[in-house]
Amino acid sequence: MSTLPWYEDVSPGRGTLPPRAWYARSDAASLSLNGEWAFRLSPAADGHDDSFAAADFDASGWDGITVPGHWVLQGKDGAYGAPAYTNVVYPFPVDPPRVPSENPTGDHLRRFDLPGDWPATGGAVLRFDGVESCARVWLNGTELGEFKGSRLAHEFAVGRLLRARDNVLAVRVHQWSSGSYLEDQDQWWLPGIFRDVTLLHRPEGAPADFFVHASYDHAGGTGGLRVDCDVPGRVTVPELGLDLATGGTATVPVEPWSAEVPRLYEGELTAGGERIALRIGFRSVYVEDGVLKANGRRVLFRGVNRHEFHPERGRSLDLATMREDVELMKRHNINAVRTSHYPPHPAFLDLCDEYGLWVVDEGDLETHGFEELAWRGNPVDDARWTPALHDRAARLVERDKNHPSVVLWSLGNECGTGAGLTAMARWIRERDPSRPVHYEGDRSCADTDVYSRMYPTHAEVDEIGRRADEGPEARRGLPLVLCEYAHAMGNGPGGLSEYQRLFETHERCQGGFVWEWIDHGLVHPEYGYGYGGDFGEELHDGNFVCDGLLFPDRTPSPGLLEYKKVIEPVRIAAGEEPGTVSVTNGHDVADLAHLAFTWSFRADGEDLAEGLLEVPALPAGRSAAVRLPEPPAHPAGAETVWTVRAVLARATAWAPAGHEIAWGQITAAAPAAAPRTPAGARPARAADRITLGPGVFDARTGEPLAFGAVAVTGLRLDVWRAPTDNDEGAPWQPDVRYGTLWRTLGLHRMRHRTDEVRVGPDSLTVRSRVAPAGRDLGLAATYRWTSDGTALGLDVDVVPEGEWTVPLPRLGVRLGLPGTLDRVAWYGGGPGEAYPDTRAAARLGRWESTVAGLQTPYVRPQENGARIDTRWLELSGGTDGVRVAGDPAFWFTARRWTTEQLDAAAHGTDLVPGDVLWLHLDHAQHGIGSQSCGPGVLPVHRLSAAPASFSFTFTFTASGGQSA
Ligand code: IPT
Repeated sequence: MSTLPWYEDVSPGRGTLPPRAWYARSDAASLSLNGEWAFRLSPAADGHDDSFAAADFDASGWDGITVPGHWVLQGKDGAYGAPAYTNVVYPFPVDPPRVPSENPTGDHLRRFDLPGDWPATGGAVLRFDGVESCARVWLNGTELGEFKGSRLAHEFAVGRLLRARDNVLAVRVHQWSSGSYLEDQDQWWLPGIFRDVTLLHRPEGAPADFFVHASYDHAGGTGGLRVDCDVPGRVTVPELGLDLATGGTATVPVEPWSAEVPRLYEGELTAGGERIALRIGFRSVYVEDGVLKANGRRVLFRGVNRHEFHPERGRSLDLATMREDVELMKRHNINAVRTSHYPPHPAFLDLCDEYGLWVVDEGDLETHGFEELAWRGNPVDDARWTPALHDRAARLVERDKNHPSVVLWSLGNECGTGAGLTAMARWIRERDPSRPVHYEGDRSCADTDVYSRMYPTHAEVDEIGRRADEGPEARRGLPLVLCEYAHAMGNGPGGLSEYQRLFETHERCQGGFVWEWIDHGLVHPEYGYGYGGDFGEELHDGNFVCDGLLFPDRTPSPGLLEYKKVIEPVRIAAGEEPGTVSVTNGHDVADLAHLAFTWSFRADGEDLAEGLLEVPALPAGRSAAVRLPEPPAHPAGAETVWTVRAVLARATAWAPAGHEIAWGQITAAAPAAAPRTPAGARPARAADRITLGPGVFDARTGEPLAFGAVAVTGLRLDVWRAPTDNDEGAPWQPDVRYGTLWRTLGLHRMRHRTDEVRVGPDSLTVRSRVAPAGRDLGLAATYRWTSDGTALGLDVDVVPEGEWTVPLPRLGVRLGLPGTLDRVAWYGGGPGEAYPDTRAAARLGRWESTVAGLQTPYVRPQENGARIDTRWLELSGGTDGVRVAGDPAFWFTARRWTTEQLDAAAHGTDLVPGDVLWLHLDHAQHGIGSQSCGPGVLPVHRLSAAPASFSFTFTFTASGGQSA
């Protein structure tokens, strides 16, 4: 048998220490080896021999590189290769465990002195927190060993090799190794030493490891504490008056840890000459009666899947960025994270303990690319790989076992099924019986304690929730967790409210984790943010890597704002009795004492009064009806609305006092009358023009050319929108993919035939037929214009003709106005975009923006920016102003490019504002859904072609002032 080089054999490594708990604080000395290292890149694994590892090697001619970091993101003008994105497919021939000869290899060198106060006795370990995809390590010319497992910690004992001055650490990293077959996660391939490198002093006899067992008994309100350690020592928790020997058990009254109330107790472990700081959270998590419970109560995951990502630094995250992620999650009502699909930087888990997030900690394991090969050769079902799998399970559990935030161990993602997974689960259950095991890829649930699914339809979630699903016995009694649902790619995800309703209806449905937290758009010299294919990859999956609730720069997307509203832990709705509001505490454990409630009263969007609302500190799960004040005096016939908000009463670690947690709006009175249609003025025809009040029309086509001083162009019925990623749909979706279907039908190239331009005594009527070439279906559209001499009224009637079996993207009119109209004010839903199934976060009010500010910068441009329920809209700028009122309320979108330009754009940089402002006034929009990966638009949110009538009233100013 030929022997493979170490990086190709299936072993996890050689020479490393057994895995152990990671901790941030102890009194033992440590030295960060982060910083500038010398670096040399070779195109192949054997491009250079090992001589660089010799203690006297002269690397003065090498370049510098920053550790931690990925070399492909650090070379000038691509000098160090480029990032590459594939979702499922391996970017190299599948011939496990062999890898290509073209195997970019980075040699890293770092010289260091020990600090002057480094203890003279004891040992030391060298720790690598993450290296992709493998490393071979030498210190002072002596080889320490090698390891695989990119997102796992590895340590070497180095005490005997250290010297006071001029130590030389040499690390050889190959981009590809046998480990790459186990790391086929949906993300960029980014080689390098991307997490910290640290030298840790180990006092003589220091503990090899310790395990904090801190449980909570909700019946008695007591915590149980036992700290196991391989060397005898003592554990103190001053706040609890505890001082006990390692291995001993104490039971004391405590406050439990939860994501909502993350109570931590500071403690200390003293053993073998080392004092290690402990942060102890008492909590118990288990499945009971088919329900996943923490501290005796059902948990509801309002979660996200989090990849580690930074638009410039890839997966190399600093503490500030991790903290930003956690704070953003907390501020958006998120209470859970799945660390998809590998253990995160360990400091992230410290933050989860501290701020309060339930964590599904996932192993660094995915073999998804074997699915394309009908799972032939899948490593998780091949005994030769079992030691590597076992190593990954152990490195996950041992490193992270002392975090109260970690409540489920996840074996990995998308690996199919196999005995290797069973071996991992068995080992984990034995090592840590205190946490249930998660894995989605095996529907038999033989190795898991929860039934996990990704992207099921609402109907299926409902069925599982009713326990009406068929299936293997092993999973019948298990709680349902959606490890992934609602694909946040581009505009969307739609349908979140409907999922949440199911989670709140069925005890068995314990919420889930939206896919995913952040768009992985990498800063690109030309495109702003680049995605798959933008870095010259021969195989890639395009913008499927941009599917997060945050934009790459961590600006919340409309999807995150929607999610925040959908998962708000307090529900505020109209009470049964008029004049009351119903408040429901949807927290898992917290009462409402940490919140203050406010009310405001608005008439036609105008704030008339506001105040504080007394709401009892309801316990979790309880509702109360609260009486609202007497409505303040307001104009007769106005639309009046109460807005009740729940805000933080006091500042927390993650948000200031006053930060909004939840809100609800209650209509007090609907508007008394519909807006009046302008009437009375007579149209006049002169040569090739027709005038009607302030309107000037082309006599031949009936198209408006000017509204008073405001030039108008291209007003016509419009059904097209630049398909969203969810419209386009994923190739594996069995459902219809509308983007393709709409284009096949020709909805993006509708033709407009003028059938009649009729001047009546008090109106101008234009009949037209709107239809695509080559098809016998279309829409008859009638535009009827009226005026009172000042305002213009437009009534639009639409009647579908022919067999319409597909929904329309949108239905409305679009028109071009001067691009100088750049300020926008409206009364309607806002402040952000909304679509039929992404409208929970839109609240009724008066809003203002600029045209630029209305745009949502999806990394791949697509339909965006619609504002819902608009009663009226004003556009102003320069000397002109236009006001549009709608009956019924309408959607509007305004942009300085056409839908066709938006549709053609691949990156934000393709969108250049033109001279015309394209205003869309829509009667309806098709829903968004989640079909870029999951299910499509729910039937109620489909826009079926059907007869429709809608009206607008236009008024104008030519002075730049407010219109009447
Ligand atoms: C699922 C993956 O688990 C996840 O990593 C990501 O790729 C997501 O899809 C889509 O962005 S797998 C999918 C084929 C259902």
